[in-house]
Amino acid sequence: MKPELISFKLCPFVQRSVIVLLEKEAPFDITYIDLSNPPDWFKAISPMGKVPVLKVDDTVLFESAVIMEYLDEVNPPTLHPQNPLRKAQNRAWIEFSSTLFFCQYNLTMTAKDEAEFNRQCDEMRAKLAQVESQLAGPYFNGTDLSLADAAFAPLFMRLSLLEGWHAIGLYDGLPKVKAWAEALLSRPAVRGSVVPEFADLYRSHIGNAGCYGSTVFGAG
Ligand SMILES: N[C@@H](CCC(=O)N[C@@H](CS)C(=O)NCC(=O)O)C(=O)O
Repeated sequence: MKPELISFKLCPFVQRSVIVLLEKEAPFDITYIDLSNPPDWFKAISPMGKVPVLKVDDTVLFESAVIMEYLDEVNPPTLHPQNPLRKAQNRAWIEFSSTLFFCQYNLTMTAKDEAEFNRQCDEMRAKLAQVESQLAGPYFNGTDLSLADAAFAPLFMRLSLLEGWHAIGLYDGLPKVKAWAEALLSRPAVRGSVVPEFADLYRSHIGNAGCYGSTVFGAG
């Protein structure tokens, strides 16, 4: 049986695994739920009530980095670097990438006023500057795409859309991060990791949040 990912259409965490599976041309199913009204079967299988979860026959996995690693391992060759120390470093930066998703969420969905919004932008830039110092380029470890790239790519998809709707200079002074984002977003597996209507859905999601980001990025 094919593995089945369960998520919702705007979840950045599930996208990590979708990118890995598409890069490897491995078969999978994906089921989208309404996270604001999750079905009972989902509540029964998701230990944290969060997406993504992965169903493999009767087994359920949760936590996106774990799911991504599992899918990488069962679809060799691995996208992780071979060197154990470098691999461990990559895992640490994958963990770090998750903090950037929460920062992006706060920036777009919770900041109540301009001051809070600017604080979130500054935090995002500061975190991206830390990443800049780690980047080999064109991808995280150099020429080969890795799980670290798959982990960060969903962030850049969102930041680049935000910058297109209303430039806030998130990549200012970060040439390596900017080039990395562009390299990732040009990959078919990254572009194909979301539903076709993703940009419109994301924009209206932000527009409906009733926060400062809604006025900055919301449509119309
Ligand atoms: N650490 C988790 C985070 C997953 C997460 O926060 N998912 C969000 C959607 S993008 C969610 O399900 N939120 C629902 C909730 O917190 O109740 C992972 O990496 O899988």
